[in-house]
Amino acid sequence: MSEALAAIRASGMRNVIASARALIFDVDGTLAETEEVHRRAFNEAFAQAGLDWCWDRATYRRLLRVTGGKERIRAFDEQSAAPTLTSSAVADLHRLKTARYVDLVASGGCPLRPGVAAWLQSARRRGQRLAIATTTSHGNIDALLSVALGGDWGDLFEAIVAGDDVPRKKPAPDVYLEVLARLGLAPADCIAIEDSGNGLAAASRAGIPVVITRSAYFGDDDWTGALVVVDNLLEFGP
Ligand code: XBP
Ligand code: MG
Repeated sequence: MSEALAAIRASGMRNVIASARALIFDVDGTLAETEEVHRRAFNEAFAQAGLDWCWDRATYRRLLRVTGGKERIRAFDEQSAAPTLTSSAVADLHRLKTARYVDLVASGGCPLRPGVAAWLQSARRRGQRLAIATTTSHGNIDALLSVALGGDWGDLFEAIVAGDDVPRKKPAPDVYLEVLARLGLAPADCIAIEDSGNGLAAASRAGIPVVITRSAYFGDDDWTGALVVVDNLLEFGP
């Protein structure tokens, strides 16, 4: 595609995104590249619990197909020769992991991805409504955005729906359907910004057009059905 055509395309897509009634952001991999911090937190929790588990990047990439930290721990245990963890042990382990993740993020370990802050600010200027639809927990969202956006980050988002707020995690549409209900908007009036195949499926099943910003762990997912796929939001201009 020629540079001129690419510029026209990016400008057209920018207008499409800017004219939506609401932008609904995923968190992990979309607002910030958090999964390496999650992976480190999982491994430090395993060590703290005396487990000889250590997820390398290739293992974590495979496990990321399972959304939800508790579900991911359970899936890994069940794949082992002799599953050992009870549900309460999984929950205890995930609490350890979440505590580590919050500490790691609080130390400033996870900045917003390129273009995210600018798009949040321009959305506010336009009077565009903002929401979050994520699989992670409210505590993790608060830890990440308190550092990245300041203590009053919550004022930016009208609806914040996290993984345990709904019966089914992504790729089920539940978090997105709950956001739409809280905003009182139709799916076609909104745009979802996501980074994974599970996120694309979840938003698409809710009928919401999806912009994909490719992230480190999901660069090669199947993006069929996405409105557009970019490396980051800067491609639509500042
Ligand atoms: C990505 C996830 C989460 C994180 C880990 O969420 O699937 O499970 O990997 O966080 P998003 P938890 O929908 O924001 O991309 O351990 O809190 O689940
Ligand atoms: Mg994500």
